[in-house]
Amino acid sequence: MKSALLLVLLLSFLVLGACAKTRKVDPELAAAVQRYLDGYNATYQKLSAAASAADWDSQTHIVEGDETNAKRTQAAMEAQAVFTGSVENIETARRFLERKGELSDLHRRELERVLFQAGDNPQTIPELVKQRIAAETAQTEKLYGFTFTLDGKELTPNEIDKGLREETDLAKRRKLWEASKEVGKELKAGLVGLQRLRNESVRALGYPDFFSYMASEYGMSTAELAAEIETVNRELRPLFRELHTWTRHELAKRYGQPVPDLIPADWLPNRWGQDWSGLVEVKGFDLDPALNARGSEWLVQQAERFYVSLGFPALPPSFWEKSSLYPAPANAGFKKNTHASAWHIDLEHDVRSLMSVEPNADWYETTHHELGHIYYYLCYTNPQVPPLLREGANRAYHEAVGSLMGLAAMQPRFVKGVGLDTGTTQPDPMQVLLKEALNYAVFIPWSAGTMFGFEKELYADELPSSKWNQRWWELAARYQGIAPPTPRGEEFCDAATKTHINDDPAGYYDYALSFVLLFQLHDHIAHEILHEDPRDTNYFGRKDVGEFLRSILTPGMSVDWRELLKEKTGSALSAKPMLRYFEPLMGWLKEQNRGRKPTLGEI
Ligand code: X8Z
Ligand code: ZN
Repeated sequence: MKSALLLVLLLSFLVLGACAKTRKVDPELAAAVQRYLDGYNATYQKLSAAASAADWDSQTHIVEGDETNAKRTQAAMEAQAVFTGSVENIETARRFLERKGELSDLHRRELERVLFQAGDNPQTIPELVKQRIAAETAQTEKLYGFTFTLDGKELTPNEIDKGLREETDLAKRRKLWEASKEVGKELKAGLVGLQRLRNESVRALGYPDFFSYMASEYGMSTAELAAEIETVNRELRPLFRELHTWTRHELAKRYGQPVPDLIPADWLPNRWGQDWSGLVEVKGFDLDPALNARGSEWLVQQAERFYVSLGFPALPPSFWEKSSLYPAPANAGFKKNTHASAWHIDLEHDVRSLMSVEPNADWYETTHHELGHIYYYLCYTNPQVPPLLREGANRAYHEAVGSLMGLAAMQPRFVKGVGLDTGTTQPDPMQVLLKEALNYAVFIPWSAGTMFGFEKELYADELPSSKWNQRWWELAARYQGIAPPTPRGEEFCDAATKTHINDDPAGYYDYALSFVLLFQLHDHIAHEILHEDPRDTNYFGRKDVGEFLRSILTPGMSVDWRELLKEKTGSALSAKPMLRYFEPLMGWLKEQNRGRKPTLGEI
């Protein structure tokens, strides 16, 4: 008797629980919403395809003094803004959302997306939105049209990067680093305008500032996001402190200098100190000569082969025809955006990548990163995902996929497996781990510290431009433990030398979160699917890994990102798998650093 009663109670609890989750969808309302969304999706797709195609031309073909592309791009972007930000769309979406409880999950997500799209284009202030679009186009042209020079000779960003990786003469390094910062001066005035225009655009729809608008895409307030980011920073701090101490001593020895408290930025193998992996050459694991022997085309084809080996389709022929994958020749008569990106032009199968691939390890990793975006696009381009939701589960997911594949493609067993000849010496696993930590762990204080702090203050606190450079280097000192080689006054704008500050604003923490996420995914794949040590895997050819990844990519933004993570890995967002990965290195670093004084404080 008692157990029958319990059973009834249990059953009614289950039924009630289920009812609370499945909404009572009103069919009449659903039909009206569907009609509206069908129209919206069709127009949205058409206008965003036109804007992306024009923007593609602008960024792959920059000719000084030629306004044709810029004008066309601006017009297409304005047309898109007039539609997505229209009062009619804002009011319709809001009206339907008032009955949120009676809508299907998919409809609710689409309507919320309509409002997010309107967020930085509200046509209640059309003139301001127009000005913002024009200012953004101009800033991008200045950034990528800029000619870097060294001793009066033109220098490409690829040459700067190679110089900072390989040059051993400190005087020459200083000149290279300073040359790389010149572009910031040119961009400062434009960024002053954009700081105001971006904030004012989103305020019309009630967002406090542009930073909080971007955070809202994760369903978080600025304060919630800052708390999440601080947790990541704090968790990584002990590892980063050991890496910082090790690097200070290593570089001082290398350059015959006293050990500095803060590392001079021009000693590091990257313009912003975001990746220090170039400091370590692992015997038996030098990828550069092996890649150089294969040539640039091989790098992109190899990345595709890796995805195909997991069961992803071959890239559509149009990808190869329309992408811009290699540097523009010096005599081309035009410049192109030199930063890597991936494009979903028509939200269907016109997918392209813009890169300047050269046969080295950095670009090898980047080709995998960009194809991750491309395969994400292809996976969520399906009838279950309407064009409005053809996005990552959140922005960090989009960045994580290709970076995960990049990590996998850089592990020694994988490298050997695909036939890259790195010699007969067996690489020392601790050195491999050190090199990886100098990439992945070092990236966190940069992305979740310096970049996060600066962009947050730039928009949320309206940091005055008279303090930008001072603040930039304060943050770099506190989070990254680095310092400029000589004082940098406010005539410089070192933050603006980072492309994202100009053309992908207030979202750089995507990459920090993507690294956290990628270690969670990698940990799951290694333990649950491959049954291999996460530090020594080979995904190549593993259809089961591909199936797992596709199940994450296919729904795009039609699902809740937190639920998806929980469902796929069993946990919430956590830096623990990343820390676990590098755990063996902590002991080694402590040993190396014995008797050395750490100079990096708490954050
Ligand atoms: O910007 C990128 C990608 C864009 S699709 C190449 N990344 C960040 C950077 O270069 O600063 C990848 C990792 C960090
Ligand atoms: Zn990316």
